[in-house]
Amino acid sequence: MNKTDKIYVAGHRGMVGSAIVRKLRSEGFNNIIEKTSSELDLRNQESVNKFFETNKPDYVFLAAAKVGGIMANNTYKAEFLYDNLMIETNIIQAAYKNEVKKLLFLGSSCIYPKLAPQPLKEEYLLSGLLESTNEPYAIAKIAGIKLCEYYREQFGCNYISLMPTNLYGPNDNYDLQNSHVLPALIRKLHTAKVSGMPSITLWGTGSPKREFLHVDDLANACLHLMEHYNQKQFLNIGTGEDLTIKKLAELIKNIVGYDGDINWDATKPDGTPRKLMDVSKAHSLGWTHEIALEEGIKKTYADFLTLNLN
Ligand code: GFB
Repeated sequence: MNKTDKIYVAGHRGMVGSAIVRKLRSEGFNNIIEKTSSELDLRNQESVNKFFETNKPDYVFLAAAKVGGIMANNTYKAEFLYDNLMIETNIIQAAYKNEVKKLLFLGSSCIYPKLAPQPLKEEYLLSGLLESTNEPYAIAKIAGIKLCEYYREQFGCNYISLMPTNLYGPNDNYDLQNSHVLPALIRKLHTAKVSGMPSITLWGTGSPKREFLHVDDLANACLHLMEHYNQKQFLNIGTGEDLTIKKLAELIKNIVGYDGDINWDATKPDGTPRKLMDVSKAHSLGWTHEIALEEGIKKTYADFLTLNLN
């Protein structure tokens, strides 16, 4: 990429898109196109086509998606499938028609079978049944990977895909029902502390394991691989380390400074038991994460405090 190239970051207001924009600007890329969802509905094919015809971006980071935690995925199943399929299909087709030089598509570690061997290697895609709580999102993201692969095969498009593990960082969603576990726990434990609650109840058994990556580390991966990776094979992006939800809750409890008890509500879903990424391919291409989990959560908690939620 040249510093003057036109770069479209789809989803620039979200946690991932905004991290990519921060990284691009810090590297001196200033010709960035940003459109809010009220200015451009990415689910509308005609609007997306017009936008590409008018703006003619050179590079596209496809970070726009309908996302959420286990409860949102499990509740809004039709929307998670429809919105995500429409967004990625419209953008990928418009990128092809308008001769975008390169596109980077972002998926998720939930694309893998629920009971795949750990750590998850890229080859395990489509080797078994998906976790039911996020099947619609996973199917949409698998379709996105396949679109990139098939547009490369049939039309010679240089489209690459990255599959990040669970992400956290600035501009995350702290909604108590719809957020991912890490921001939900920051908010719940903070509220419990400031309101002096003797105990707090979290969802599930606490025994599933999850891997967490700071979104700034993902943004570094996106830029590095946009510049240096041109293969059909999608890549896992993560830390290669996981912990139980119980351990995560203890860690956040210490950072927040809450001294009450934590109870678990096993009537709420646990989701997939484990989804640890094998990140050796990304490491071999010169990227590795830099922000350790404790440091990242401390930074994120400081950011959360500026939002004045409780
Ligand atoms: O981040 P999360 O919602 O989704 O984490 P997934 C869910 C795990 O945290 C489950 C437990 O084991 C929950 O039982 N948990 C405990 C909580 N308390 C809470 C809470 O207050 N809020 C939430 N959200 N969870 C998502 C997929 O799966 O991972 C998405 O649904 C996406 O599609 C994302 O792929 C990366 O890690 O289970």
